[in-house]
Amino acid sequence: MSLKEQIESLGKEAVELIKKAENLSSLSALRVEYLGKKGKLKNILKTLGKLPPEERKEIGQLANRVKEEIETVLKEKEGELKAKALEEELRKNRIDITLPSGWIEAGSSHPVISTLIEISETFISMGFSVAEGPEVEEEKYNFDMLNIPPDHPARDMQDTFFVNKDGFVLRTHTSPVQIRAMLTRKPPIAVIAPGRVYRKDADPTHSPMFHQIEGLMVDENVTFKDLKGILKIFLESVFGKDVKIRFRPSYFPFTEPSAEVDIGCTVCGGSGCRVCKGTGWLEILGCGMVDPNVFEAVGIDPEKYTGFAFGLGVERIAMLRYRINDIRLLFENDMRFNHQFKGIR
Ligand code: 2NM
Repeated sequence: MSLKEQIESLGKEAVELIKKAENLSSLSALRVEYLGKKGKLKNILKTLGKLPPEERKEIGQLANRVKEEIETVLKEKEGELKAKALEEELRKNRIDITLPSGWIEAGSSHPVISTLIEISETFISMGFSVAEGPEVEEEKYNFDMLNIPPDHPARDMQDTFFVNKDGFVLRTHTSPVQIRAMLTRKPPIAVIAPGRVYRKDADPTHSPMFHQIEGLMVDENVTFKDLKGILKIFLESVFGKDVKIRFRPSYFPFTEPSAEVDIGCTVCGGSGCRVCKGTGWLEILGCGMVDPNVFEAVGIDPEKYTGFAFGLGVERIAMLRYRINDIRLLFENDMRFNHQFKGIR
């Protein structure tokens, strides 16, 4: 066979085998076998040098054509096999997207938290901003600067959780947050302080940890009328437009005068029942005008400024709102209880 014939038959042979290749690895073996550095085409062309120059040129061009043809067929086949391989892969890993998924149970907002958020929002809508502070608090912020002297019953071991660091307690109310606000801001001040507080108490209506929201407004000419107006808007928004409200004189070390606010019993409507202990009224919050001693302690001039403050227990309001008769239900995390609040904001 002449060199020319050898090259042509090599080309035919290669194209035939490539067309029959069944997978990508045998295709790549064929590429090496025919076109590789030590492949069949290179092998035949070794004798090229012995030919006279005119023939060398002609054979060289033929070899190039055959090489290009083999490459074209290889490329075609490669595309075909790759598409086939992908097809197979897709068939093997087929996912039935119509299968129903597993059941993921929806969570629910805790009734204390939804109540805390709703109350906070009524004050935010009136221009109050939210302030926060530490739960392990300095005694001077939790007591001294609030006009609660060291011998005051509120500081009693029976109420307060002490921590093993001198001068620190678990805050018994969020008032220290208001103290910190007055120390760091200048009037006009309008803040609420929602958060956890701790007292050594445990029975159907008291938990050792509970939530409070306290509010504070300080400016020139803030009066008891402002306090009444703000609290009226708040109570009507939470308990409804027809809620009955009464203020009773009371005492707190940090306010003077002080008052407690009752609403008409939401259970019996005022005729007397177990929840209101026959009085027709429910105690909802405490409030008053900030005592001048508190202003002195935080460096606000009591001759120039006045202010009101109030505080309420969130659990108590949540219990009235959802008719829960034992505070411990709120903290047991029994899902049969918690999930009853699903869908309630
Ligand atoms: C209450 C009742 C009355 C109160 C006072 C202050 C502060 F820091 F301004 F003095 N914060 N919160 C306050 C007043 C709290 O809770 C029943």
